[in-house]
Amino acid sequence: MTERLLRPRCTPAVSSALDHGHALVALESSVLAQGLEPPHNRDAAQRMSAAVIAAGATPAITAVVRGVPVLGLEDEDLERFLRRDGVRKVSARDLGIAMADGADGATTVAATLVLAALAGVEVFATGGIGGVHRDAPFDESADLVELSRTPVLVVCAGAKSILDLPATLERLETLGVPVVGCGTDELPGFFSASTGLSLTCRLDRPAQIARAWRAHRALGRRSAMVVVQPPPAAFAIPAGIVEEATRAALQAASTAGIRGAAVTPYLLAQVQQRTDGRSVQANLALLEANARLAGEIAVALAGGTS
Ligand code: PSU
Ligand code: MN
Repeated sequence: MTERLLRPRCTPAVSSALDHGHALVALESSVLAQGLEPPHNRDAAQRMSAAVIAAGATPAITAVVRGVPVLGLEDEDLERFLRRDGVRKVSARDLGIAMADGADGATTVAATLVLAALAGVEVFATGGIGGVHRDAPFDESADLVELSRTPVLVVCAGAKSILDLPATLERLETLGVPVVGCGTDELPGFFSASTGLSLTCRLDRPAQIARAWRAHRALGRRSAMVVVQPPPAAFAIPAGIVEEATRAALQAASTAGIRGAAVTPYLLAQVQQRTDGRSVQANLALLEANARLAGEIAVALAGGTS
């Protein structure tokens, strides 16, 4: 049997960019429907989309809309996702089931990689990737394994401190996923700029990153490339404050017996509550900055100057 791959349904703007080889940036929807509370999720969607457009590229939010995988959300669908009206969290393994169920699904990094690759979108911006959980040897985000087998360039601020960051970095090395620092020599800690974990590579300009990505692809590598940049300095939170909130969040999750896909959204919400508004403002600022950098890289890849 020959394999016929699905092409996600595209909005007219995304279709036109694909047809003309214009710069495109995929955005995930789990950060909107599970990661950030209303009304901040609306700010995130607007600021990320505007930043991609300001860089000269077209944004494409990925999701499953009533069973249909999409690149680009129509306004009324976006509204439903922002209200979190019956929207489930969809990782890569859940995509087929969400389609068969006719469900609304918000895509994680893993699921976004799948949909972006199906359409040939090479650049994706998000806040933080999933990774290896702390003190939970069998809880490792499916983001890591999808990063190992999906050729998409992912711009993020590292992984959140709710995770075991040294272990996450080691797993990315094992899985053959290059991690490139942009404006930094170390892995950022999402809310904080510094983790003390050195990276092996730093490229500060979008054009350099685009060249490294083209070389990676020319070698036939099937893995992703992760580009990390620290949160904007004015919004970064000292690592000690984040660590304190994280420990309390992990304790709360353990007491409440949270398991499986619910773990990450639970921990994110707990940290958000325990750092008041501060972590939300940092989250929004870094999402916007990552979207802008991703847009610049996409423009450089599409042959523009950057
Ligand atoms: N990190 C964040 N915000 C998020 C997520 C991660 O700072 O919203 C989401 C992303 O969609 C990521 C997912 O892909 O959580 C990982 O979930 P899990 O650990 O269940 O794979
Ligand atoms: Mn998990």
